[in-house]
Amino acid sequence: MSVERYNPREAEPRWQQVWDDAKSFVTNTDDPREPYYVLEMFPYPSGRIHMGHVRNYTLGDVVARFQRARGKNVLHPMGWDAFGLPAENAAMERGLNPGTWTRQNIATMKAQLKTMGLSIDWTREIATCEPQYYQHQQSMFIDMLAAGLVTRKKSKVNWDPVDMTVLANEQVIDGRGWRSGAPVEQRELTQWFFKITDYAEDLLTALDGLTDWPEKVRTMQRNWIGKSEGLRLLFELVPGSDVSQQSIEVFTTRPDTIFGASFLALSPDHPLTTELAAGNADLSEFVADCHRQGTATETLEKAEKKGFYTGLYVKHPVIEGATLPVYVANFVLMEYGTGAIFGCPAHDQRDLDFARKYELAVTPVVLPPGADAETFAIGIEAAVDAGTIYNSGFLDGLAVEEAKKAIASHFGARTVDGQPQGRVEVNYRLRDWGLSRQRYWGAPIPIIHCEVCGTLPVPKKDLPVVLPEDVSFDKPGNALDHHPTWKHTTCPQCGGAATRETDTMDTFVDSSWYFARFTAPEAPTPTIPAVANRWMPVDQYIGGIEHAILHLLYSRFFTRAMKATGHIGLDEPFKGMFTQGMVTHETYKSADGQWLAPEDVRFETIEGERRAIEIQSGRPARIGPVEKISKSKRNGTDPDDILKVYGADAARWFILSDSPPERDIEWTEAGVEGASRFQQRIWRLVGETVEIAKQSAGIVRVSDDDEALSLRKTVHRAVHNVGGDIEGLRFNRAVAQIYELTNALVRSAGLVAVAPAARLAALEEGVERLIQLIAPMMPHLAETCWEALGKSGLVADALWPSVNPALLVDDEVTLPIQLNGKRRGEIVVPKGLAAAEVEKRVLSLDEIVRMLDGKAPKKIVIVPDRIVNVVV
Ligand code: ANZ
Ligand code: ZN
Repeated sequence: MSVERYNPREAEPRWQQVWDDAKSFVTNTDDPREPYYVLEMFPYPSGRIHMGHVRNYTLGDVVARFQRARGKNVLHPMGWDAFGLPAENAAMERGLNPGTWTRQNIATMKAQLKTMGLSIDWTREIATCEPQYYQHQQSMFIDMLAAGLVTRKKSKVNWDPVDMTVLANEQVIDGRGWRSGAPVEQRELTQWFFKITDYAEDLLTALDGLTDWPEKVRTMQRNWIGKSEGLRLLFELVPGSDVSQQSIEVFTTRPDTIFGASFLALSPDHPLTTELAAGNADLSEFVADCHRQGTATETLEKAEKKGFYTGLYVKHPVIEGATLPVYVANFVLMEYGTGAIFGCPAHDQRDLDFARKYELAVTPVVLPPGADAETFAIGIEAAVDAGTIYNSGFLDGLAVEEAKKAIASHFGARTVDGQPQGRVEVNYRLRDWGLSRQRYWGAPIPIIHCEVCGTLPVPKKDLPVVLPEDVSFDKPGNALDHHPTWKHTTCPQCGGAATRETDTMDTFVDSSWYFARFTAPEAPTPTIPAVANRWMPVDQYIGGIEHAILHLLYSRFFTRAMKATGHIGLDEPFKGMFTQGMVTHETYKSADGQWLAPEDVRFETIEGERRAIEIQSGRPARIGPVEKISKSKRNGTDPDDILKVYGADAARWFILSDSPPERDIEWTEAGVEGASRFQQRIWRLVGETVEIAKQSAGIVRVSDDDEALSLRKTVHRAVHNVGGDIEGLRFNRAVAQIYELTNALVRSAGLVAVAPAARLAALEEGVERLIQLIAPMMPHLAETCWEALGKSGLVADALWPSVNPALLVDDEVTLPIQLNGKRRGEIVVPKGLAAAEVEKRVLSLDEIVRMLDGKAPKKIVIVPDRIVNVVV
């Protein structure tokens, strides 16, 4: 056997070609083996892959290769989430055509992914920007419209008055357009919505069944759906109020705090506000101001609480003779509850901030456990936790939940305006999913507007509605709208002139069903239900926590909507969900405060301290904190460079080894170098094993001796544990086991050379198993070793080794050996071995013989199965 080093640069492309030629990873639905579907979130083709992709796809690939080895028929596809804003930005900034830009990026990134050696069925590749994909989305949109799952209603958008364009939420930064810097306005447009709220309760309760999801993700979904049980409550305006209504309806989840109410607040968009603003210029200015602030929840939470006093009063519903002032407040949303609230400052932080600002009463009515009713007072922090109701007449002494029930029945029995004053109501924070985007680079919404017949779906026979690619971006706004001919068409009903809908679909629609399309990517219908049902749900889905809410929730809704329209037979798309941590790296700054890339600095150790030096200038640089790899901080290494220098396997191994996959991992050069060295270690072990076998050719093999048996046990235990760890996605632990196994094998290789007749078989078995264990993680190295060991076929096709349960039984103990009370070594013996036999073995150990230096020990004390004490 040659002593050449393992050369990943030669081996990796070679094996990739072999797998390709053998169609190793092409999956057939008809395959009788048990199906297993593993999927990583598909990438956005931004230009080049980054370390986050490397991590994501490595994790998925280990699962895919492992499940294949377990005899499953594995589906492991890949595609591109190819519509979206960056393509339009590239068009505007660099004059590129969005389609061309996107497809070039796909080609680049696909080539990069291929160098990672992923076991992907590339015959199933899909890109959401191609009509072959989005025509089916259009077709399902039409089905869902027919099924009542799509509606059209008015809704607010962010409007940039300078660029004259609609902005996505992420393009509004601190209330201003990201390009123009102009204050953003809210505009009402008629838009399309998926009625996800119809499924709010189902989406919530079904979370309980998703036991293979991280608890954190389920909690995030629960909070997003935001179910609350509350009360709609009518407040009577004091007689003589000069407005068209006699009462104001609020929604509250804390009716138990009603005795502490000190004001009412309306949304700036409440009909009563609109009515009042018509005759009040100041109020109207206040409302306009609120509109400029935007409605993103985050903005609202951070924004200062502002109010405008309307001059109106309502009667306090439980305190005889008391009244409450009515404000318009910037933090009350029209879209939630009734668009009006009562404020109880003592027990709600927003209300408290508001009350302190406008000097309203703060009356505590819930006494925290252990507090004294006489002295308890509210400062700048509201008391939001449970307690006992007080200062509250007939509710005094009740617990919060009891008080809620009591007050609900109290108001239920009274009437205002001829209606019950209080009605129990369940509310969800979840809003319907607005899918219209006033954007060019997206799937056209298949709708035609006719002045005579109204709004009509495009007949299915006319699908796809193809997005034109001959567009220009010389005007602001939607390039699709500006296209000279595209939108002009004829009405499918009356044949008259009509126009196409120029809004396109939110790109979240594209990613809400791609997993189902992968099961039959060439079908003439969106899915082939029987095929989709065979593969789905995805057994293991893997992706970033940033998609824990919207993408997963939309996919769960869409799957239900597909079921309702006959495209699939299940509700939940993802059986197992795993969210990986981020890839981080140290940051560096030059002396003048510029970010430096890792390749711009070198390191020196001066007086034991690690220092960075800017290579170009030779000046000292500052080593900053470890942070998520980002372009802006320049703290990333291009995966391409790593793959070129160290190869895919080393990168994969390092990414799996360092920390649990759900945690952040710090990318270090030293780490990947270590992985590289480990590859060589395995390669040498394989070489040595082959060499010993060659030299022992012709010897008569005899049954295992103790050494061989002990090695076999180590091997079988490792196979058992590594399998369990991969199954449980504890890849770093699997790696640790493999390191240990390798150490044990390297150690025993020396011993085998001495007695090959009894030991060679165990070593060969061990090395072969080791190669199978590393195969899901370092597939190229594994194939090379497999070949060197003279095994037939590909290790990628080999079945996961079986374990002999008899060898898992732990019937050995490790006894520490003390010499005059100091620990000097240890010995592994069978459990319960007679003291005389232990003594004999200890005294024959090399290191003990050396330490005794010819003298006889005075005494040997053996505690069976525990310890050996030698006194000299
Ligand atoms: C009185 C009260 C007293 C409230 C108290 C809270 C604490 P969740 O639980 O998240 O559903 N609210 C109702 N409609 C609103 C709207 N359109 N915009 C902004 N806030 C609104 O929140 C329900 C609570 O949020 C309601 O209960 C209401 O304030 C407020 F000590 O009513 B509460
Ligand atoms: Zn018509």
